[in-house]
Amino acid sequence: MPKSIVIEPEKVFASESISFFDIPVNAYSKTVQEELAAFSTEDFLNIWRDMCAIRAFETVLNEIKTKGVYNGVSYNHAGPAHLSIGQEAAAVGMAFSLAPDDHIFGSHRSHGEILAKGFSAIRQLSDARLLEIMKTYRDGAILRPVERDHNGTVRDLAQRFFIYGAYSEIFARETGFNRGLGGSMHAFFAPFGFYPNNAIVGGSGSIAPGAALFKRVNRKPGIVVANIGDASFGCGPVWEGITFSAMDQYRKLWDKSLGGGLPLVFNCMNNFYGMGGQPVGETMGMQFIARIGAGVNPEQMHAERVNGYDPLPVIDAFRRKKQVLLEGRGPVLLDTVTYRISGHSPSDASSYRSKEEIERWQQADSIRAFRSKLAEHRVASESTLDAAKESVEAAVFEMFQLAIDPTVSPRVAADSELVGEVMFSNGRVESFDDRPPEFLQDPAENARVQQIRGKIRTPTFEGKPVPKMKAYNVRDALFEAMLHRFSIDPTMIAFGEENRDWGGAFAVYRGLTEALPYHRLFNSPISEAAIVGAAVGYALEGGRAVAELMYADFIGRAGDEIFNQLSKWQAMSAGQLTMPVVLRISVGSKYGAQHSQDWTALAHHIPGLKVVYPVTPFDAKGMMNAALVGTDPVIFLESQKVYDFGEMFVAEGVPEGYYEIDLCQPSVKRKGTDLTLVTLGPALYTAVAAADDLQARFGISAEIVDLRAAVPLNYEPLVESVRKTGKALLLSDAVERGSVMQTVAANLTQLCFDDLDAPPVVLGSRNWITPAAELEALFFPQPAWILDAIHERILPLRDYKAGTKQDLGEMVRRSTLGI
Ligand SMILES: Cc1ncc(C[n+]2csc(CCOP(=O)(O)OP(=O)(O)O)c2C)c(N)n1
Ligand SMILES: [Mg+2]
Repeated sequence: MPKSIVIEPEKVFASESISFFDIPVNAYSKTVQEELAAFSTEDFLNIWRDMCAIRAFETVLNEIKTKGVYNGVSYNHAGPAHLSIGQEAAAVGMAFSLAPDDHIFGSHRSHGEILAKGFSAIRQLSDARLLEIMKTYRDGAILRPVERDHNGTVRDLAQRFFIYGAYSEIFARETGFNRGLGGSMHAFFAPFGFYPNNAIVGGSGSIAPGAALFKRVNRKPGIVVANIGDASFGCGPVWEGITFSAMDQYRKLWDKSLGGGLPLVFNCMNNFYGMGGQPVGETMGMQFIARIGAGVNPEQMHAERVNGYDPLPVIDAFRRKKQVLLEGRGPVLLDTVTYRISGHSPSDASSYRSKEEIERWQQADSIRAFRSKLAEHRVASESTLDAAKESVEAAVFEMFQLAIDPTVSPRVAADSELVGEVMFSNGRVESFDDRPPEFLQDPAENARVQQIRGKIRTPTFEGKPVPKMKAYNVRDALFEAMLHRFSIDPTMIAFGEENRDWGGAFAVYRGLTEALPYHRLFNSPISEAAIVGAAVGYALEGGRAVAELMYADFIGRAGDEIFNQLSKWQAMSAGQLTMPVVLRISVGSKYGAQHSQDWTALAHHIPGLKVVYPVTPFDAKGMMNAALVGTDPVIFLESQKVYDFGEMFVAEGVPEGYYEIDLCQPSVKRKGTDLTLVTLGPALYTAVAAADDLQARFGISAEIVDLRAAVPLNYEPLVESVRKTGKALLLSDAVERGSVMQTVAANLTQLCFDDLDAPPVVLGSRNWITPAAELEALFFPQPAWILDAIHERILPLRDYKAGTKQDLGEMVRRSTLGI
């Protein structure tokens, strides 16, 4: 399908200049009198109460961290506490204007935002809904301790529930929002509209766009706010998240009915410091965070700096910006100025700033200033304000005591397997929504579908091998699995670089472009962090995403999103959240050092990721089907060496209908009796060549077992094979040092020790850069290396002379040199 945007030389070479408009800085100028018309007394009191609650909550934490005691109650809190004393007005102002359907994501310093959002949602939800949430959330585990002696209103109960859940989470109690598996920096409670806070600075910057994307694609109400610090604007993934959110296509190419630009606010909680470094004046050069908007799009992200030391300008800004977002003109950038009176953490001596500076901000303290304003304009009397403050402080203190009481708020048992149990959700969801999936055409009429119909799905046809052009190949297999799930699950989307018109970098999606509307299959910017981060955010909100990285070598670009985000949120939520993301990663060859490395080992090392690497059409379809019905993140590796390979192992061919392959099951590709060749990835075909040679020249019958998966992995078929043959050689294209095969070999050594004639031998690529295509035979394991290694280290082959060095001395020599 040709692009619809025509690039015209006359236009692009026309002389003009790029103009910018002014970015408002502290433009708020409403008088209290004016605001008195906009807010009720109750509103003002709520704002006041929420700020006081956050201050009280954080003060308790500060005291116990620095002195080990608060108000006569001793407690030792071992974990972190990044406090936001000073930032209350910014948090409350942000949350006040948000509805429960509006979702916020935060940072390591987000206790205040959590509380503010929770209080705001509690005020807006009905009693019935609050009770339902409290009773059903983890079957009432958080509610039970707080309802015992409670005889106030449902709202009061919900407030206590909420403060208690937050403290319990911070103190790693079973009664925390996430059973204590999230903790201070990762706490969240989705029913009140706040989603994971992130201990990775700027982490929410690439994830929140995915949440906003979910709202657009699935026509859900509400907006999304990414609350991130000023120093996080130096993080690549934040810039990528901004780029991803500001793509023209939302407004120019997507169906208008979806609502336009992403409904997302990047809200900078600008306290002027990283830990001690200063973005303005030292570590960055933009002077105003709001300036960043000017470079992003013609709307300049509707950027604005607001005074976040007063809740009213923040509320005003959020109300206006929410309107912009609801009109489809997002994203928005807010530079909300605040100040962290507390240290970065309680152990911080604040040596990087002067005492005088802190004192000046203390004098201007937002809570005190707001109180004066309310009193001065007779919104509430001093005694009313005091009473509100004291009652909320009492509730905070009471909930603190409850949360540290081990009889009421226990930790998970010392021998608990809880963490293991929540690493994967192992769910099965056919569809995340009931509505019909959107298509542009009847899939049966799709040209690719019809083309595939004419292909041969078996290894041979009329007794002869199938020519490549006619063979149903790995690409076709992946296409079929994708189309199947696309036609069942309306939430399913696929995106990545060149995913649409190009059909994916390696044409797996060719044909889908005609079948699917833009919002279900789209090109992303060249922003690997944002691609994976957005998939994470999309899944956290309850949709299924398939993201693609063009080459495994680009995993590094999305390192945090794969290794800290995609992998960890299911467990950090103690199983409250699922992560139905398939991350397709193509493994290159012939493209040299930065495009041809198999990095399976990196994903395999990280707990929380399923990692599979099918290399036959039968496996590719069955495993993609299984990945696409599951609820876990799957790193789905694909080899560029085999995209056009037909099926060579399953005589009956690849079924036209739907089937799944259990993701943990190795597959015996060829039966044998004398030796087991274990493979992962395209090395399967190298092993086949070596096995043929072993049989023909030495009468050795090799059994070939293709792992297909690295995590999870069932060892039983492997053990069965190795027990039978007593010999094992493990082979993959990954560099040998630290490869998946090293782990498998170590485990097989233990599992089959008594049956082994020799220790299992691992062969991989050399511990080098991948050289040019013409030199690849030096690098990737070759069939001859297998014979050489068998001869040297497992079983001497009759009259055989090894052509390469595979002996143990060579192993030691290479290791000493680090190559
Ligand atoms: C990727 C990453 N780098 C560094 C850190 C260590 N660190 C934690 S907080 C922080 C400063 C963050 O400053 P900012 O984003 O302005 O948030 P603030 O702490 O001011 O709320 C740093 C460097 C981290 N957690 N993550
Ligand atoms: Mg900061």
